[in-house]
Amino acid sequence: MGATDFANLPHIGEALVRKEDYRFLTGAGQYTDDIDLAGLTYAVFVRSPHAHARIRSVDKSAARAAPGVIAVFDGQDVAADKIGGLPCGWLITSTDGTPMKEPPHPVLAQGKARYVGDHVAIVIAETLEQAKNAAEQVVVDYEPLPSVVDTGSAKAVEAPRVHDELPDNNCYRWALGDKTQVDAAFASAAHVTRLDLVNNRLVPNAMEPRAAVAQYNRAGDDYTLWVSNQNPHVERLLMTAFVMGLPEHKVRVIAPDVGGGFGSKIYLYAEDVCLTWASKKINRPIKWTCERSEAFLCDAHGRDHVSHAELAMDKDGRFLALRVQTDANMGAYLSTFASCVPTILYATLLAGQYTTPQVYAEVHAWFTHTSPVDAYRGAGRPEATYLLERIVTRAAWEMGLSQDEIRRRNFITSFPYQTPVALQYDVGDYPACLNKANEMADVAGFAARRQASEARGLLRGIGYSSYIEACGIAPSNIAGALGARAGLFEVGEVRVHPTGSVTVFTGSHSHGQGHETTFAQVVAARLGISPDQVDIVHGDTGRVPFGMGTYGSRSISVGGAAIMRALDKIEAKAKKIAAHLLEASDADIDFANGEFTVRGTDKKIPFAQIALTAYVPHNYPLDKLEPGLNETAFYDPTNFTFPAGTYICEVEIDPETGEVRVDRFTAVDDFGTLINPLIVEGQVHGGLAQGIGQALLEHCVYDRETGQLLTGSFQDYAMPRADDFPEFRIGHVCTPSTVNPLGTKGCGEAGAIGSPPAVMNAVLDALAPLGVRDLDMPASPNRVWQAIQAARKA
Ligand code: MCN
Repeated sequence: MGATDFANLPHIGEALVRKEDYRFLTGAGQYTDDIDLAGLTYAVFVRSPHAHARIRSVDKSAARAAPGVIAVFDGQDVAADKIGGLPCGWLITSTDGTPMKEPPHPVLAQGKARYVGDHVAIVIAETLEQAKNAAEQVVVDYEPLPSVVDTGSAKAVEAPRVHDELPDNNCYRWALGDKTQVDAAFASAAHVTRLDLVNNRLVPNAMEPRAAVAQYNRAGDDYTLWVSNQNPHVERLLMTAFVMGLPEHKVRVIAPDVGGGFGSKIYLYAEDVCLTWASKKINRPIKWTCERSEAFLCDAHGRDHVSHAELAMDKDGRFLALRVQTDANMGAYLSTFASCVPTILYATLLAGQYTTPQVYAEVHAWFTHTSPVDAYRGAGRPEATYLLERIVTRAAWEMGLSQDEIRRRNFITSFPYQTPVALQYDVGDYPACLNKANEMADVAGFAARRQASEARGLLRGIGYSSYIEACGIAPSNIAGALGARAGLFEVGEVRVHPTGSVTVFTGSHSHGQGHETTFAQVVAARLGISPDQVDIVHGDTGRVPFGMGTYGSRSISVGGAAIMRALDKIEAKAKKIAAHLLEASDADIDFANGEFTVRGTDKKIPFAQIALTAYVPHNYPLDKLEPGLNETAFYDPTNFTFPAGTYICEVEIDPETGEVRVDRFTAVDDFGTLINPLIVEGQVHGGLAQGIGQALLEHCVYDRETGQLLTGSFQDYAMPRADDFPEFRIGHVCTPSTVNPLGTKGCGEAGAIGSPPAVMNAVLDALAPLGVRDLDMPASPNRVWQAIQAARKA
C-alpha cells in the first residue's frame, strides 16, 4: 500500500483522544514505584558529596548494624563479583584514526568519585526510612581533589584529570566535511559572519523520576527488572551481555507505565545493574525510586556545547560555506549514547534547510567532573539548529536582509537533496512552511505591534528559525558504519484473535507519546475495524519479541512501519483464506473497509470471519496454509525521516527588569502524513515548552571552584510553567516521507529543536535598538538586564 492510499484510510488523520489517558487521569496507571512484591526491600544509594575525590575507605559496619538493614555493598563488592562497567553504545573515531577514550564506568565507584552524586555504595533495608537512616551511617573517607566542570577548563594542560589513565581530558577529536574546500570558500567570500555560542546544559526532569524494582527467582535462576525506561530490550542486552555476564533469556525487563523520559531513560544506569545484581545476593526483591534532588545529580544531563561558528556568503547573502568548532561536555563518564550526540546527530544537521555547498565541523569532546551528558529531547539536532539559525539571523542583520529573505534565498528547493554533511533529504517544502508561518504569525502586523509596545515603554522583537531534523534514525548498516554498536530496526507483531480483535506487540515504548492510540489507529485503518478493537502491548521483553525502543522520534516511522509490514503479511494470508472460502483465486481477492471481495463479483466476506476461520480451520486449505493469524515483522528503514518547519517567535521585553515575555509563538511543521493531529499538536506543545524553557529559564550550573551542582532543585533550576507561554499557533505542511509506508516523519522532538533560536533571535531583535548584540541562553531577566546595562555603558 502506498503512502497516499494509506493517508486516505479511515482513522488516519482523526483527532482521537488518547485511549491511555483514562487510566492515567483516574490514577490507574501502573508505574514502577507502584510495583509491590512479597518481601520487598528498599535501596538507597550513598553518593559522593565531592566532585572529585579519592575514596580511601568505605566503612560499612555501622550501617550494616543499623535497624532493618539487610545489606550494604560498595565498589569492592561489585568488583569481587566481576560486575563490569557500563558500556557506551556508539564508537566515535578521532580524525587521527584512534578510537574515542572509553574509561571504565563502574556501577559503584572504584577508588575515586568523579562527580557530585557518583554512586559509592548501596544500602538495602526492610523499609525506605531504615535504608535512608543507614545510608547516613556509611562512613566514606574521601580525599577531596581539584575538579573541572567546563570544557574550557578541562582542555587546559594543567587541568585536573578526570581519568588518571588518560593523557588528558579529551574523549575524541572528530571532524566532518572538507576543510580545504571550506577554507577556500571563505577566502573568496564577500562577507563572513562570526558567532560564539553556548548551548546551556539542561536537566531532563521527567514527571516520574527514575525507578527500578529487581527480583531474583531462585527456582528458575532468573531475574525480573521493572524499570522506568524507554527501551527495555536494549537495557536487557547491555546489562546481560556487557555488564553482568548473564544469559539474556534469564532476565526479563519490564518498562511499565513511564511518566516521561525525554531521552534520560534510554540509558543503562548504574542503579539498574546494582539492584539486579543485589537481588540475587539477598534473594529478595529490591525497590529504588529516585528522589527529585537525586535526579538532578545523577540523571544524564543534556546539551552543554561551546561553539564558534563562521558563515561565508557572497555579496547577495547566498551561503558559500559554514565552519564550526564545538567543544562538547561528556561529563565524568560516557553514558550509553553520549558519544554520538555531538557528532553524528549534530554535525550532520549543519546544512539545515540551505544549499550551503560546503560545511566543515570539528568537534572535541571532553571529560569533566559532572554528571554524564547524553541525549535529551532533540539530542544534537537542537544544538545544530541553534547554531545555524542564530548565525543565519545574525548574517541577515549584517547583510541588511530580513530574516525571511535570507532564508528564502538559500532554501533547498529540489529533492532528493544530498547535503555536504552526509545526509540525503528525501522530500520537503521549506518555502511553504515559511509562507504559512508568516501568515499565521501575522508578520505583516508586527511593525504596528512593536509601536504599541514602545508606547508602553516595552521592547518588541521577532525571531525566525527554519529548522530541519533527522529522526526515525536508520538504517542499521549505515549507522553501524558510523560507529553504532546496535541495530536501529524495529519489531511489530500483530496477533489477530479468533473473534477478530487484535493485540499488537511493538518494540517501541510509549512514555507519553500516545502510541496506544495512534498505533491502534494504524491497525484499525488497515484492517477496517474500530481502534477500540486493538490493544497495543509494549515495554516487556517477556511479551514483545524484540525492540530497539523509543527515542529520536522513531516510533511511528520505524515502529509503526514494522507493524505495517506485519499487517501486509496478515493481509496476504487472510486473502488466501478468503480465496479458499469464496472459491476464487488469491489474485482476484481485494481487501478494503474490512471486507474481502472477489473482483468483478458481489461475493464478499468480513475480516472477522476470516479471523475465526484461521483459528477454527474446518473449511481451510490446511495442505497449503498454517492455521492462525499472527505475524511478525522486523523493519529496518532505508533512511531517516526529515521533519522541517519554520517557527516565528515574538517577545516583549521590559528594559527596566529584563523580563522577557513570549507574546506570540507560531510553529509550522512538516511531519508528513499525520496519524493523529491532536497527539501531534500535544507533542509540538511539549517540545516548545522545553525549547522555550531552555531559551528563557532552564540552566544547569556547576560551581567552577568546588564542582558542586548549584542548580540542584526546582528552587534554583527554573522549569517553565503554563503561564510562561502564550497560546501556540500550530500549522502543518505535508510532504509525505518517501522512506516509510505511512508517509510519516517524527514529531516528538521538533518543538524542542526549532524553538530556542526563534526565541533568542526575537530577544536579540528586541534588544538591538539598545545596542545589545549578543546573549547566551537562558535569556533570564538577570542576564537580559545585565546585557542592557553593559550596552548602555559601552
Ligand atoms: N505521530 C502522528 N503523526 C506523525 C508523527 C507522529 O500521529 N506524522 C504520533 C505518533 O504516532 C506518536 C506521537 O505522534 O503517537 C510521537 O511520535 P514520534 O514522532 O514517532 O515520536 P516517538 O513516539 O518516537 O517519541 C519520541 C519522542 C522523543 S525522541 C522524545 S525525547 C519525547 C517525545 O517523543 N519524549 C517525550 N515526546 C514526549 N512526550 C512525552 N509526553 N514524554 C516524553 O518523555
